[in-house]
Amino acid sequence: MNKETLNTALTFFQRGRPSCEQFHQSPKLDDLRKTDLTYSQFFRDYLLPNAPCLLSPDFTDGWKCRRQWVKGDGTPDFEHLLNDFGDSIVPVANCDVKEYNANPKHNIPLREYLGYWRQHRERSYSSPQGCLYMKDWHMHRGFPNHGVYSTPDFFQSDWLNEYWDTIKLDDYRFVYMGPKGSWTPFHADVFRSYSWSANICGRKKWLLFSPGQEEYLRDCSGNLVYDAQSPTLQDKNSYPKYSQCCQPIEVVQEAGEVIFIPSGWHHQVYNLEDTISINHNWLNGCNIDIMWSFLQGELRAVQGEIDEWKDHMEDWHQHCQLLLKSCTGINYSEFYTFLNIISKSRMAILDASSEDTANVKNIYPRELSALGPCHSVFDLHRSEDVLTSLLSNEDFRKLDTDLLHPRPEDMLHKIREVLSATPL
Ligand SMILES: O=C(O)CCC(=O)C(=O)O
Ligand SMILES: [Fe+2]
Repeated sequence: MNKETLNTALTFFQRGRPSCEQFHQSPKLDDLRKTDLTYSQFFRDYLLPNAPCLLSPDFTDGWKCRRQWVKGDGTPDFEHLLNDFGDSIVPVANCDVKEYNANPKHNIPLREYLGYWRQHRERSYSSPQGCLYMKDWHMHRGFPNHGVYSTPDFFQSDWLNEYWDTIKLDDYRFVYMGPKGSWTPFHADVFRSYSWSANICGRKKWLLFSPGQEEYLRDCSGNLVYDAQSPTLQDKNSYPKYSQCCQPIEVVQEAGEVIFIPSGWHHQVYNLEDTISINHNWLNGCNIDIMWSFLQGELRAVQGEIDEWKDHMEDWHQHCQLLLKSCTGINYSEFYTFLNIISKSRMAILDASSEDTANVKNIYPRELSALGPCHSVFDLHRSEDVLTSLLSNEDFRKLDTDLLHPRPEDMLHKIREVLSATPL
């Protein structure tokens, strides 16, 4: 990140986020497609305004999986996948069955899934088992040295995977594989993170709804629709607000292309052909405020659910945090730990780069040091903002923050000290 982009970004957040109205007129597909793009352009034109875009296959040309996993005719190379990953246990969803607002999943060896997929093709895309979609396979976690793809620079500022890698618990890097006709129902991503998704082979159709549009896709009880193209939406008694919904942005993503899905955009996805993709969920300084608002909304929902117990339970607030963790995967004190780990890393990068630039490269992975010291300054500013909001949040203050190390006030003080001592 250069100084000019840093200044643009800091001014952007000082002014506050503009509304999403600009997205209600669908942009032309060709306006979304990008061939030449620098990191600063991507940051300014897509990350800051939280706008979708589609990167050309040039950005994935060098990936080994685009040759190894795909046959000359553009279809998946089953033999190769079987050979390299046949024994891996993978999650498989049944697209024909609705369970709550998703599809039920079970785990099987990839070998078995590939056998199913081959047969499904031979039977003209119909099977007694239904349409099965292998999704959310943590291939990178199982094979960290695979080297079959590398995260494009645009998506390198990724606090989410950096945090989970640091605490060695999980990651949000996935492989998806499915036959023509497999699909993913209407949803927004975990923690309202971004996603990026690269087609290794095949094509996907994406329906993208800008933030807020989902309110028109709720039924009378407030539940989101399962299928955003379902005819039941026309029924005014069931979906009274549907007529106010704008047309979604429709994007057809070709083989090799990479789509960027902004934070909090609901979407629905169809595999138009047999398709393999790599999908990461990610978060950074540009959408951490969106994650924080999301967590506050989820906590309010949990509090509403068990409101009647408030005066009868001594540890009601702790209990709400427990429920928040089980609904969303994270609670407020973990969110603090997340901010703390990222801030500490950025302070260490700035510390090392003030002494010796070679030092940064030795301590940190290429990806982080390549983003440059301005990025660390930006990240610290964003962390400072969200930490300030967290510290003034009533529900956070009710928790026993003495158990947190370092104490949040001390962390905030340290960040401010480092920022005021950084000559940028
Ligand atoms: O490719 C799919 O089926 C779904 C992908 C998705 O929802 C995402 O990348 O956020
Ligand atoms: Fe998604």
